[in-house]
Amino acid sequence: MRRVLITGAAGGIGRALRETLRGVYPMLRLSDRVELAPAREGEEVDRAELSDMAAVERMVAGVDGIVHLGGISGENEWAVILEGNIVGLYSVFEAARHAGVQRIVFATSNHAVGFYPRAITIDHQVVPRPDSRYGVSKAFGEAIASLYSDKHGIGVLCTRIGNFGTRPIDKRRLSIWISPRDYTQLVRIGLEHPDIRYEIVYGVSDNRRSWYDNSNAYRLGYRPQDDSEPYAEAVLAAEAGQSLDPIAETYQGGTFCAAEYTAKSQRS
Ligand code: 15L
Repeated sequence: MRRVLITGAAGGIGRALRETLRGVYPMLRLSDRVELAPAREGEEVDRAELSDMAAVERMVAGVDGIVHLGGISGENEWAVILEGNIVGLYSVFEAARHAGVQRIVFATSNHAVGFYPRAITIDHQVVPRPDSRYGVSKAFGEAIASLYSDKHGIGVLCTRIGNFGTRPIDKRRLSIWISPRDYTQLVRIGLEHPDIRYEIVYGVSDNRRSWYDNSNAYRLGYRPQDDSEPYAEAVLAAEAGQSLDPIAETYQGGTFCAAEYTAKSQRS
């Protein structure tokens, strides 16, 4: 990997990777729809709307690998999701194919499988069970990644990210948290592992309360350094006495499941 592109580089994960991947590859190309801090040595800064194919083609030209973080990072109205995570996602994969890019790390989400109950452990082979329009767009992204892997030979690591941050912020996040250094490790596996063709892994740290069997990530060499448990006491104390939504509490996706929920009974 000589030149690695990070899309969505102005977001929280993008800003962190800009630091942790600095100097790891000779050139980082940082792209976003909003203005980024000026390029330093070993960096190129680019501004592109993902729905603008010509801009996306310029964005991917000459890169060896892509970390695709760009698009909409939470629930939104359909038109917004459609532009950022369906049309935009397609543009990135299509431009990558034309440009001969061999490797993509895709930031998918726990919300692609958010309607799995908390009571069960899921692995990388479960079928999608999205909890929102956003979750559907991430499942779509995983499907596009599969198509471009099978049909065009692009190696893709789909990282179903839980919640990225320096610490877990609530009870649900104790089960799905990922630290910046652990996510950096996964991204590097996605870019550098010689044998990745199409893989799904969970982007989570080594959390004692995890809802995931992340053995596929471990098989690829992932050795997370962090665990949410040391934060648990403080997180749970801060939430004590709060009223709980039964739907949010039942499912892994939490409030993404409860929002707009109208079903009269729960699907088994
Ligand atoms: C996500 O996929 C979002 O991008 C992030 O903003 C959080 O909502 C996270 O999931 C989460 O589930 O905590």
